[in-house]
Amino acid sequence: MLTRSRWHFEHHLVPKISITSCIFDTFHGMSFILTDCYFHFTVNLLDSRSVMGDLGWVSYPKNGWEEIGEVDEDYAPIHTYQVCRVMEQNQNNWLHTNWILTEGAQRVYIELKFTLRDCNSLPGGVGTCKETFNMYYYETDGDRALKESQYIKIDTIAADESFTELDLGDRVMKLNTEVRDLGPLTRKGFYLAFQDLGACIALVSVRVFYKRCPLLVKSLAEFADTIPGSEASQLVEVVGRCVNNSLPLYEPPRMHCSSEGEWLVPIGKCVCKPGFEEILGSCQGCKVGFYRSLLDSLLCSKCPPHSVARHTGATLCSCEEGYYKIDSDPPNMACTRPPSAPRNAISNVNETSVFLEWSVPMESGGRKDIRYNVLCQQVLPGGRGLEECGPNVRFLPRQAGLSNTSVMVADLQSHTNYSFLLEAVNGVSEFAKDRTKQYVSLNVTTNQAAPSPVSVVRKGHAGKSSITLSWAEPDRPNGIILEYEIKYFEKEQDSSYTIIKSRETEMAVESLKPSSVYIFQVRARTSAGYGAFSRRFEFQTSPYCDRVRQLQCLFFPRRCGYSKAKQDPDEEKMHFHNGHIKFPGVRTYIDPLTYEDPNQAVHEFAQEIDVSFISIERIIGAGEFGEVCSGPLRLPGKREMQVAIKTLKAGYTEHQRRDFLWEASIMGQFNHPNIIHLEGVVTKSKPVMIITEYMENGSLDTFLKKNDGQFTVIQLVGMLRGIASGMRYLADMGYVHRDLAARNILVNSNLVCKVSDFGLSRVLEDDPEAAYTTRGGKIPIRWTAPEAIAYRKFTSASDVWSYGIVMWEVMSYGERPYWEMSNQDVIKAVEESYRLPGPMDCPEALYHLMMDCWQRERSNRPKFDEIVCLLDKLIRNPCSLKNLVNSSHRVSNLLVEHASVDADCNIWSRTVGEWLDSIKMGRYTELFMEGGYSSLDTVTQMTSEDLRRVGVNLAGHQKKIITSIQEMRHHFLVNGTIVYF
Ligand code: ACK
Repeated sequence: MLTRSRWHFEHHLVPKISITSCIFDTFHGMSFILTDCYFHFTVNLLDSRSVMGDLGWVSYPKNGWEEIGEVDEDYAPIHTYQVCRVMEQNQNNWLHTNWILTEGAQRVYIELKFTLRDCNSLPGGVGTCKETFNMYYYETDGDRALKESQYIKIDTIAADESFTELDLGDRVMKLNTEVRDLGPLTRKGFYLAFQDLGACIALVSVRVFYKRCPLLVKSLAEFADTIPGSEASQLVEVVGRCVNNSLPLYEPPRMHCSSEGEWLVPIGKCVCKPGFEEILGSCQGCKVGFYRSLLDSLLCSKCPPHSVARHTGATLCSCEEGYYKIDSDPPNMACTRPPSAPRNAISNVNETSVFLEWSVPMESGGRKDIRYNVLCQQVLPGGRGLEECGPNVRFLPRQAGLSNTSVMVADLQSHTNYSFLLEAVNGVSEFAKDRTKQYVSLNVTTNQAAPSPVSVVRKGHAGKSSITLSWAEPDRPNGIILEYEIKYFEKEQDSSYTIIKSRETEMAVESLKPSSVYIFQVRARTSAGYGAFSRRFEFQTSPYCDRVRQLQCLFFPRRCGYSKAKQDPDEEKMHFHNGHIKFPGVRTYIDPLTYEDPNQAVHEFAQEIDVSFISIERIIGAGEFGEVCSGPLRLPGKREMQVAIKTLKAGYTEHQRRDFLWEASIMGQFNHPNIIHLEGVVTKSKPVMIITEYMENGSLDTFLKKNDGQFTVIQLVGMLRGIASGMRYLADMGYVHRDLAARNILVNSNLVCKVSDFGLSRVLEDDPEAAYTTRGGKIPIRWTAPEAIAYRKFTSASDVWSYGIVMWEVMSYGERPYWEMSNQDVIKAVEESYRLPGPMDCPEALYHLMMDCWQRERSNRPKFDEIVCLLDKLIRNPCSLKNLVNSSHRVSNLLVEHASVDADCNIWSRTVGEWLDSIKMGRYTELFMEGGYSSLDTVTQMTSEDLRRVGVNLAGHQKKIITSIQEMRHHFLVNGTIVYF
């Protein structure tokens, strides 16, 4: 028998909150707003102990579960249901709750408190006694009567501890508490039911509750009261709202509501908006004289010098009168003003050039971006005032935006007065009201008279592409005439002109268009400078090709080869466009020696790179000054690229540092696909480094030795073409390499060859091949032209000699020129007209070209542009490579391999140039050649990225070319030959 008893129950809250350590901010209706704490928040849907009147639960059969009215010590009713029919067989007693609304919760918890009698403690013979009961539920959207069969079982409930008669005697009831969770729930409400199958139970209380994450304000962000998800492990992401004059920092703040009703994993936060700062959890406006502009600086700052904030809540400070800021100045930078004028300006006249030098202004205005502009004015005779200098005057390095405190002004008129205004400017100069304060003026008179103009220019022979000109010396040479400059352009195209030079009073002007009218002007130069140009003379080229050239006859019956140097090899050729020199000879190379401070030269031509953008991954070799390494360069906003890193080893002298960086000052002036590209230098940290593009296949001599016999003749000629193109560029720039050799050519993964190793005397000092000559200089004898060995006459023509040696090295796969002969024997043999024999399997046309490069008379050697032209022709017409030197009628295996595409050698129509012409993209032929894509089989490997690298930038053209490549590839796969359509 069960005894009714009085039990003590804990006090309850609705809603019930269990908290660890939190601060209550506000009481908000039924919800608490809490700051910075995590807690549990539960809401009761049913608590049998809090129901004052009848619970109204239904039991079936009637003699099963019965309600026992009890009160606790406060006389509050306790609804206890009990059943104890252990003596009878086949018990099935059901107790149904009322309809319980879920209030939107998807997972609920059921907490049962009950006592259960231990069957062993009952008098013997009670075979049917049970010690468990079952709990069921049924979900519905409405309150309606149900059959037991519709219920779904939640669990069988057993007691942790059951009680015996003895326990009862002590009046200690063993109250069990069991909690089960139920979900996902999808309906508005549900019923619970308890099934007894013959146990002795007293169900003291039933509490149904769910958990929720309550409204929370954390770090200025408010997160709404949230019901957790239906799964136990589910997190519901909630985006917070920034409150109290705050804004999201980088991204909106987020929190995650767990199934336990806890806020977890905060992401992002709110911070006070500009003009405000957080003080004790709320945002307050900046005080007068303070500002806050950025979200990531949390506190208001004092206005920087020369600026003020007159109101509270300032997001920026405004500049005082006479001080300024530019948009790119950071907010914490002081307001600045224009600089004062340059000081101590001096001039140094050298014939018709003036070197101007000055000191930095007394007052920089508080900025570091100080630059100088030079205004050149000619003083007109007879007090007729000033006139701005014309476009012929040159400024080195430039006229405006000078970062150094000197400039060279060249090509002025002789015996003429000039006035120069030197202006110092900085980023805020444009705001200044009175700019005269920034000027200083200098008066200068040039000396020596230039020659008078050439009066008459005559036409000699006019060919299809050339015209021979002659003229008389000027009437008043005013000194020894050093050279003449011939300026010419196609009539009505005077925005773009070419200048060539001659020492004679006669000149054949080449590479003209047939049947075209050209304008020519000539001027003379003496040590006093240039005279004025002659008046314009108009001459026309003939419509027919009437010049048959030596190599053209040999290999190209109808097309051009190279002319045997009608121009003196020392003549430079420059092309001008709209007043600027353009490619070839885009600019002339400036000798870093012209800079007094070598550091200045480095920074004029090379970009300083922050060392943090470079990772050194591998050592790839040893240079004269330290290791050569490789690794990725990650410049902000640019794609990562692999680079070679030349380092200057520790303990260097200032002299070594200058010599090391010398190379960068030279390389930085070049921009050509066949010249190694300088990415920049690291000079502000140690070790000092030179960063260049990375060439996967290293130096050409080693690469060829490693791959002996592996390339087709066309591939070898493609490499030679690249080197010649790079050398043509250097020659056009007026740069003489002096150490051109396969060891100084680098090769990338596309077999593109690039000229490297720059420097002047230094290069030769470093080169292990260089030997001392009788005149004391160090020279790589085997690669050097006789006149350079004998009397140091280094010119582009001596580079052509070296190029011939490189051709020999390439065609013999890295063989050592003159093998093991001593340097002395080499000099002697060359002197006696001995020349290297043709390498094995070398096409006659190439050996012929080598021999021409080794002409004793340097003016008879071909020029680099002619070499490029000839190699292009050979690549376009591989038949011309069929005849080999040392097996005159034998067809080269290599050639057979290549020519197998078309056995009768009629592959002219299948060359890169012809293919590009056929898709109307012929304009890119030159770029393809320069990029190393000289045969169709290399072209078929190309990707869009390769096209971009080669210089095809227009999307439409890329698409057209790629489509054609894909067609070729497809045809190759199907038919095994490369054909284009
Ligand atoms: O023949 P290599 O592998 O190629 O060994 C030498 C070594 O460093 C010393 O000069 C290699 N090297 C120099 N510059 C580069 C570069 N830009 N890319 C790849 N290798 C380079 C050269």
